[in-house]
Amino acid sequence: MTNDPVKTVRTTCAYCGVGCGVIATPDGNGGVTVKGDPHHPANLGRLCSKGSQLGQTVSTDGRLLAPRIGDQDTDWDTALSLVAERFKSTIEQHGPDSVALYVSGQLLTEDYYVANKLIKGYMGTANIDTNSRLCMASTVAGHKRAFGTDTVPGNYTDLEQADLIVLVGSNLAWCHPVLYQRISAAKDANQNMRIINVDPRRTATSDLADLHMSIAPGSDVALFNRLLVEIVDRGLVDADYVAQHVNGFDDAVAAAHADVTETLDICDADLMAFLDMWCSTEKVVTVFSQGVNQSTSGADKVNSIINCHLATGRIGRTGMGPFSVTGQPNAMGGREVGGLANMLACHLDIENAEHRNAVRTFWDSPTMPTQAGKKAVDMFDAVADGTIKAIWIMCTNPVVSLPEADKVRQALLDCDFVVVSEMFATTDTAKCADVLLPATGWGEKDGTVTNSDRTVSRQRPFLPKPGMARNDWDIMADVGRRMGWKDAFDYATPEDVFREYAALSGIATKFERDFDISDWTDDYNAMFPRRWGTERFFENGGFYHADKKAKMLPLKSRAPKSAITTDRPFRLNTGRVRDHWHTMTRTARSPRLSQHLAEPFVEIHPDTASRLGIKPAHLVKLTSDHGTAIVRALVTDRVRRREVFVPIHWTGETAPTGRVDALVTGYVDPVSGQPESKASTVAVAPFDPEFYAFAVSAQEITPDSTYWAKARVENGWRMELAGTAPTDWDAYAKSLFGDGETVSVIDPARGIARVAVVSGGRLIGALFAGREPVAVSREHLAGLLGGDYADVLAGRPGGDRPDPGPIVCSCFSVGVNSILHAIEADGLMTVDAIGAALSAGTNCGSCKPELAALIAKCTVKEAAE
Ligand SMILES: Nc1nc2c(c(=O)[nH]1)N[C@H]1C(S)=C(S)[C@@H](COP(=O)(O)OP(=O)(O)OC[C@H]3O[C@@H](n4cnc5c(=O)[nH]c(N)nc54)[C@H](O)[C@@H]3O)O[C@H]1N2
Ligand SMILES: Nc1nc2c(c(=O)[nH]1)N[C@H]1C(S)=C(S)[C@@H](COP(=O)(O)OP(=O)(O)OC[C@H]3O[C@@H](n4cnc5c(=O)[nH]c(N)nc54)[C@H](O)[C@@H]3O)O[C@H]1N2
Ligand code: SF4
Ligand SMILES: [Mo]
Repeated sequence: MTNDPVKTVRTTCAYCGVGCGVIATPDGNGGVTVKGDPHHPANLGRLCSKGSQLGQTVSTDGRLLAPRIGDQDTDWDTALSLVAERFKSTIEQHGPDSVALYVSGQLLTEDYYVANKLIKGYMGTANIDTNSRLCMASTVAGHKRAFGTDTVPGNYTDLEQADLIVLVGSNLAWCHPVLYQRISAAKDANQNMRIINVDPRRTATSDLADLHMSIAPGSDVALFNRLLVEIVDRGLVDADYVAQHVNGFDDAVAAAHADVTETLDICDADLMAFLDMWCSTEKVVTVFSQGVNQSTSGADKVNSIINCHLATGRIGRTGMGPFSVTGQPNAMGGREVGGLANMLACHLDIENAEHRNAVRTFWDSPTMPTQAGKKAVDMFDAVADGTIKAIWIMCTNPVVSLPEADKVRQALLDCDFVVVSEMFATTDTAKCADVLLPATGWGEKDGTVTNSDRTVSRQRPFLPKPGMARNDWDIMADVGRRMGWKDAFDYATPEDVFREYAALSGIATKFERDFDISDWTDDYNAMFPRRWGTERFFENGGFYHADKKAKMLPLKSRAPKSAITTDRPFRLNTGRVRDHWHTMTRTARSPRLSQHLAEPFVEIHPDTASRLGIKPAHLVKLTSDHGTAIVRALVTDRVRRREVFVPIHWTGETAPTGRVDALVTGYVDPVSGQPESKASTVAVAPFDPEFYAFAVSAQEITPDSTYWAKARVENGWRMELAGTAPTDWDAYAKSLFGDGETVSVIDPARGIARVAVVSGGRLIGALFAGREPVAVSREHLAGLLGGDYADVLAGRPGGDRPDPGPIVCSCFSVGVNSILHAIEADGLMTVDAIGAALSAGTNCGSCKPELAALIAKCTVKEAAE
């Protein structure tokens, strides 16, 4: 079937808050080719690995195509009538606070607007929160405390104009790769530019930094308090700026003095280098992300950074300022439109009676809650204890991403009425739904998003809506009408919603709010990326507290809340990998993106590993008070001895024992309500299965072994397994892959089994098992599916074909062995030279930090020899 004639569309990337412009050309058969938009101010033509592979994630394979009640497909009328009726009757019987909406920074602004209007203005409760609570809430709180508004003062060009960039709790190289590339290019052009990375863990970002400060987890406030003292001691305070525009200076400095007795647990030389660079460089931008936000002192960390910028007047000027980089594509839009439980649209506050009345009048709404609603963690506690009886989850996967995730799953299973709007029926959260609603996804959706530097861009549709899928705003507006509010939710297009929102922002300016897009009356469909507000805020003060001044806050550092005990002696850090997005519902569909890191792992220090008897590539069991996880040991000195790091991406769908949030404690920041996702405490022990195995399979399979992790490859799936050994390996292989002829080599004495299953002349699966983790060439075996498999049981390519090793460059599938060979044998000593020889790093560039690290490693090795 061919659809409309091919039409190229300018849109915005589906993933991170950099907000790159994408030029998408559909092929008319459901596929699309993408390239970076050279005219978009965020990326100027660049795309990272995830952006480049968007085309591999848009197929309608596995999509939820019709509404479902229980296990039965149904029509929209039946499904939405049920949703409307159940929300209505729940509110009638138990009051408005017995219902809730849990939404997402991946919704478009138009979706967010309708969600807020529906629940705050019409259902009469502020029980709406978003996954941004897990993401940006501490920054929102920190900004509001300091500036009186949640506004990022600078823009991306500041990252290029700075002479010093301090990246705090940010793995920018992997999480905001295009910004990282912009910084890296600026550094090449400006020999004076320095980069400091503050992160307990060494990452791809640290590899290119001039200084990596491995601070103790949670000690950021102590570090920036120490910096504030240094700023004062060195006479670097901008006295005029502080006198005219800042309150709270003396108290903040006194508190910082009192705090510096705290030991920082970093070497003096590093600390002095940090202080020297910060103090001696005027143009400094401090970029921060989840190492700052996801903490029980998250808001304080944000303010400790802002304090230093306010004291020196280094804010709102070219190349200077605190810079929070947002995670999700519309994290910022969600903040503007009042997506959090304590906010209203256009930077208005729900707890301010005048703001409330203005919005209520504008909406002509029957009711408006006077208090903030429940924040994410509390919201799910209220689901667990039955206070919330009906919840509608949209565009987020809380059974994977919320702390104490097993409890969250149970709470949803026990809840009276759970609605989930999703692209896929198979997510861990979708499996808990009473009603599943098929939503459109990227490429089908239509609306606006705001990126980290306040640039609003259009996401435009270029693919047909699959099956019966509908846009999120449209589904919600329909429910609003069914609940009796026909006029209020009478929108026909996202533009209708946008126009109403823009008009509301004009009303908000009466309260001297900064967010005003009421004059954005140009053609919505043709809208170009456009930054709201001025290029920069606050160079000359003009803050949004009543007296127009900013506030410096007196801060005291606190350790993370989970206590280290003899039972829980390790701190569990968590975060992201380069090529996967969150719970992988989309990136796991791309074979290219699945080859970089194909299973969940724990980074553990070599000394710790050997002390605990954990061998590289063996399995490790992590235990907290809330749950357990089993993941692969990645033994590395990138982490400190008492800390371990586990990525967040794996789920019940891809590696059921790898859900790290099953371990994480739900402690939250007292100011922002953001959970401390990076500092729970755990026990760590070897996990000894009877067998380890690697398998490739043409069909998707779901084994019942204790441990498994699956990843897509070009012609099927690859899988790691471990558990109790079967008695008959041939039979086991057939039970996994399907019936066929088996070819096997089995050595029961050594516990080794290699079995290939062939059906109709095609290799349908192969299994390589042993008592130890099996050393076979995974990339080679994955390539045999559907191809020549004569020597499959050898497990590696013949002598004439070198084994490329684990993939580093996803765009061109270049493996680590090929790169090391180019460095060691061919003497290629620059990233560019490797690119010229192997193409690695020459498309999206996301692997460049890893290429540089491999070169550095070889250089160090050579020097030591
Ligand atoms: N590839 C990829 N990119 C993404 C995403 C993705 O899923 N995959 N998600 C997007 C989203 S929503 C977000 S929010 C961003 C997140 O982007 P980042 O915040 O950069 O990513 P994380 O890996 O969560 O955490 C960053 C670092 O914080 C460090 N850290 C932990 N504890 C502390 C501490 O106490 N102090 C300091 N200073 N550092 C600490 C961790 O070691 C980690 O390296 O990424 C966005 N981009
Ligand atoms: N331990 C730990 N936990 C964390 C973090 C951490 O660093 N450590 N990070 C936290 C952060 S910063 C974040 S942002 C969260 C992310 O966590 P989640 O929001 O739970 O992760 P996603 O996989 O992005 O979930 C989005 C879901 O929406 C679906 N979807 C995609 N597009 C659409 C759409 O247009 N409409 C609808 N209705 N559905 C759609 C996807 O299939 C997917 O299931 O995780 C948080 N959890
Ligand atoms: S940096 Fe990558 S993931 Fe983020 S918006 Fe740009 S292309 Fe998308
Ligand atoms: Mo996030």
